[in-house]
Amino acid sequence: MDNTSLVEEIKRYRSEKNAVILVHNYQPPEIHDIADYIGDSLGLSIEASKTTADIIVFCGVFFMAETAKILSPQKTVLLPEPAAGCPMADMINAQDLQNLQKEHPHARTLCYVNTPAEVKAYSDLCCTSANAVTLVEKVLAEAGEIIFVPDKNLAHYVSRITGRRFIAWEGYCPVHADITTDDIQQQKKRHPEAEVLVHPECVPDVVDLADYVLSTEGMVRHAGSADTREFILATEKGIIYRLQKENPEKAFYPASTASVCPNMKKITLDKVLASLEEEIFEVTLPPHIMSRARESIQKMLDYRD
Ligand code: CIZ
Ligand code: SF4
Repeated sequence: MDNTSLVEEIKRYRSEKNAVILVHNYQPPEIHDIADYIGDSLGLSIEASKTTADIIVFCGVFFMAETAKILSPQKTVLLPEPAAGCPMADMINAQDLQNLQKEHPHARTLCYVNTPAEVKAYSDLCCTSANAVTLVEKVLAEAGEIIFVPDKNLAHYVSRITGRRFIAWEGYCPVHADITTDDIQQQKKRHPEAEVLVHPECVPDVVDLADYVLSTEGMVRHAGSADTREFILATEKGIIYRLQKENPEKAFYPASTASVCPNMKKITLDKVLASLEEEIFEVTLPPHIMSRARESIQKMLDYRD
């Protein structure tokens, strides 16, 4: 089937089955184009909790589909490619976290949304890159020690802004961690007027070269409202398709053309169609993990600015 026919079929099943298609910013262009909602983990989680659809087709990676399921337990949540994982999320499990908590029995635990549900279940609070600083300042202001899992680079950035020290797990995103200061400097030479927008999953030396450190939704908002016309983006380059579509008069350059998350690109139109048609691959979780994980996610949602 060609793409046009695939898209028609997807739309037909979507309305027949009362489904909604949620798409992460890092997805491929043809998946952006079939989205009911595009966003980051936080925005998509909120959509998942509000939707009246019976089925959520989640075009992203596993932990994001799990988060949608946790917030909409009565709905069918489908991940079109079950092998679309996140290597950073897989760098920690519940046992690792419990061992760390035993070493620091008085610490509160803050987990990045890029974690398995079982890790969220053993955490006090969940965060995304869009709200980590606010949550540390507002919700964890009184906490003595704070365990921050799993991203050491995000932990480093939040620590620098808030002045708090963390007991940080040594996880990282292989895609963001590969972006180098050389990549930024070379792009800066080619585009001297461009602003440098850096995701906090990048290494500290790259963060140091940023004009703005932003989550993906932060980048979308900033690029839309800034007077600047050129931007260098230090993040997964899938976001550039959305930025270019929403701001056709501006120019967006990836800091590195190698910044591609292979897991995000595992979702294809064929797989979305098969997933909707056959109602595969459904995300399920043990009820006790769901309810405990929901508490740490709900505490995050309660503190939206
Ligand atoms: O929160 C997300 O969706 C991720 C993984 C990145 C971002 O900054 O949006
Ligand atoms: Fe995970 Fe990095 Fe891919 Fe995001 S870009 S899903 S953090 S591996």
